[in-house]
Amino acid sequence: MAQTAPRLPVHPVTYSCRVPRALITGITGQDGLYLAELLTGKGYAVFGLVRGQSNPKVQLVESVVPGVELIEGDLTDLPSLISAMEIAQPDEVYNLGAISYVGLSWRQAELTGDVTGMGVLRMLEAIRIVTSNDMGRVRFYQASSSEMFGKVREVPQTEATAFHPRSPYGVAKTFGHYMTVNYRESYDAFACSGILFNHESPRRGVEFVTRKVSRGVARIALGLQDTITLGNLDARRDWGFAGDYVEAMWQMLQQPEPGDYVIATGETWSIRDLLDLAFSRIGIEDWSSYVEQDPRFMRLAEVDDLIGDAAKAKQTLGWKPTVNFTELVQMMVDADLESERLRRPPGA
Ligand code: NAP
Ligand code: G4F
Repeated sequence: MAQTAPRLPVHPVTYSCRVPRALITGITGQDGLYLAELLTGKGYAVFGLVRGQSNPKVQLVESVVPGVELIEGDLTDLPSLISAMEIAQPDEVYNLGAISYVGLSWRQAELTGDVTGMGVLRMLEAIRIVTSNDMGRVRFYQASSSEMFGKVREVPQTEATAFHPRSPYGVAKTFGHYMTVNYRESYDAFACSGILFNHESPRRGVEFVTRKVSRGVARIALGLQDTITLGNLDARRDWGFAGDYVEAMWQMLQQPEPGDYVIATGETWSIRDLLDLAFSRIGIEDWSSYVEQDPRFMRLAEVDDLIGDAAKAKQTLGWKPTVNFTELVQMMVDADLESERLRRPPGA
């Protein structure tokens, strides 16, 4: 049932003597780590959902953000989400957990639908059940994606652009996005959907193209690898820095009203541009003999070109990116040079 009571101001007076509390799903991932650092730095008590009986990334989270409390749970398991809500008693929930690798989503389409799509509905249901339908008490962030635009209907893409997802991942994210909108409209949930374009960092998984390139280039420079094998070199993406993008997630939940926001740099670059910048960092201008192509890394249906218009975020949140693409690629290559050097066997 929709509620009509006026919304409380941000961090209301009744909460002023209490530390704000946040629950993050996907805390072991790239964005989860940056967001946990951001929120602990702001004085939040941070709780993170961790799946599996012996998740190897627990140590990583504990070393990067030592004060975080980890709770066992899985987005495919509603009782564990209810339990996590009861333990954390959060003011804010950030739903970042997902099968997030688009390439895998064709090979494990059902799992992707279950985690990336249905997982959103389960998290919303856990909030509804624990708050006894008073969903406005908990602010919810859904990690939506520019993959929902897919075969783009207009350039650049805004909050009003129609969706045409091209992968099981994109379809699952579109379901999660509309569920978030629907719970806002049905239950007066303070539910926001951040439509984030690609964002990268030295913490990016090695399966994604930017990190695959930065790590490959570093290993080539150190004589540990001869070539990098890639798929489509002509695809174009709007790439930003993950540290900037988690700031936008937090800002969305501090607004007087919930809403949906595109977060993007407004620039588009190809995989070839990425290769130019990454190889030039190690002094190689012609990378053609270091790069191979393999159909295994081609998409069954490609998203050819993404470019976002973040004007609403700029105007409403005051958000803008602080790291440009050249700086981002340099940051990633430099970080991989450092970590691969440490991993290099003695004498190599
Ligand atoms: P990521 O590094 O791949 O992290 C994904 C997280 O989801 C991991 O913590 C993973 O846990 C967790 N997870 C997977 N299956 C789960 C399950 N069944 N239950 C609970 N958690 C589960 O992704 P990211 O780059 O940080 O992205 C964060 C979110 O933003 C994702 O939802 C992604 O789809 C979305 N997004 C990302 C981008 C981007 O460019 N990075 C852009 C738009 C949207 P394990 O460590 O245990 O596997
Ligand atoms: O790095 P990617 O795998 O990222 P993709 O598919 O754009 O998805 C990422 O960004 C989305 C936001 O738009 C997120 F929602 C999603 O969770 C994820 O974080 O691929 C980027 C492009 C694609 O066009 C792909 O075909 O790079 C192309 N590519 C070329 N060779 C490759 C490769 N991608 C990967 N992963 N590996 C390659 O060898």
